[in-house]
Amino acid sequence: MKKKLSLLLLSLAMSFSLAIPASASINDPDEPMNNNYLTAPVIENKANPSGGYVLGYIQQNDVDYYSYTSKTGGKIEFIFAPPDKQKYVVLVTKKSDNGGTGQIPTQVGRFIENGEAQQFGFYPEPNTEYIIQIVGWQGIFNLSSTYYLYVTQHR
Ligand SMILES: [Ca+2]
Repeated sequence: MKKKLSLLLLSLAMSFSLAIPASASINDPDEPMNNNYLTAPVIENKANPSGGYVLGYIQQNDVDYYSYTSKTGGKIEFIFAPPDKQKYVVLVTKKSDNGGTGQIPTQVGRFIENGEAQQFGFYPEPNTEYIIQIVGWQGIFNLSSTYYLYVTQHR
């Protein structure tokens, strides 16, 4: 059931992604606020099996931060679908650990490559703000396709 839902969401995201023309890259609605973890746009915390999601571009020299606050200690799950077959990094840290900008403990981190979407998660502290960081590996970028990030929490 969960797998089916994920695939459905993913195919939905892909069709969104394909519908956005290349020129839309200058209209990324979360830029430039998502360049700093202190102004990171909030992804709404909806109870599993609902979830919140964002679509965004990794531009040149870009980093994207999003904020997500746990409501309980229930597992937080992510689905990240990259825009292409290049290598991307997704890191999740507590906001109180400087949003992942220093040498701090990472709650969960993933390399995403070969164009394959990944599902992963971790058990958070209740009522705690986390920062999700997305970067291109070694300076890669894509101005024509968006990544897709979906987040949900089990209550
Ligand atoms: Ca950014």
